[in-house]
Amino acid sequence: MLIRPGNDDLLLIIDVQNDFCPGGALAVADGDAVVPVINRLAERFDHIVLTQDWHPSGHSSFATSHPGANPFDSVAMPYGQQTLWPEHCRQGTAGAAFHPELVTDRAGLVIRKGFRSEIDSYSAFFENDRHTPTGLAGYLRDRGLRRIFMVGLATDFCVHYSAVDARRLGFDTVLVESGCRAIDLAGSLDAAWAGMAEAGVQRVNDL
Ligand code: VGL
Ligand code: ZN
Repeated sequence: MLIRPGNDDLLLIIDVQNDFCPGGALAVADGDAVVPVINRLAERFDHIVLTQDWHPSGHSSFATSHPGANPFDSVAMPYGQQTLWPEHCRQGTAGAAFHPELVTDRAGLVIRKGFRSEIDSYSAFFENDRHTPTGLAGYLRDRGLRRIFMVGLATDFCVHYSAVDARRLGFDTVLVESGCRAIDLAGSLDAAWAGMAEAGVQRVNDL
């Protein structure tokens, strides 16, 4: 299938940051392989938004903030179950920076998320209470952008949540698989594919 990005299309690049790449604190296998793919795709889009996972020290999604807990445990938070992670993407650190080869110059907006201590945010649209908006939907509507092509890290967490929320908000949503890599924690990737298919997210290998 040939899909040509047009004037009401957005490329949403999720969390292509050092900590999610090999050598990083929460490395996704082969995570840096998305960089050349995304750079090539980005040349074809007039509208580009980046997200940046951006946690304060002591963030409640860090296992170190929960005595006795280990990374990848799940705990009950006031807004629902939350997976605990190794400390990652701390504000201002090298790990939180975008991958040095990611071409970011043409992006019109960087949405930072997960910057409130008491709540995590996987999705580019809502925090993990699935309710508190980041402002991205308003930006897209103001700009008349209606279809979103998504790439980035990780397929089964931040890309997955962003894609399902985009559909919930009424945006046409296309996940470009060659520009994504997954964490795959206890079946999370299979669950993500099922959830995205049910939400009506289109899946293509490349553009
Ligand atoms: C992510 C876990 C924790 C992601 C962010 O970008 O998918 N995953 N923070
Ligand atoms: Zn995070």
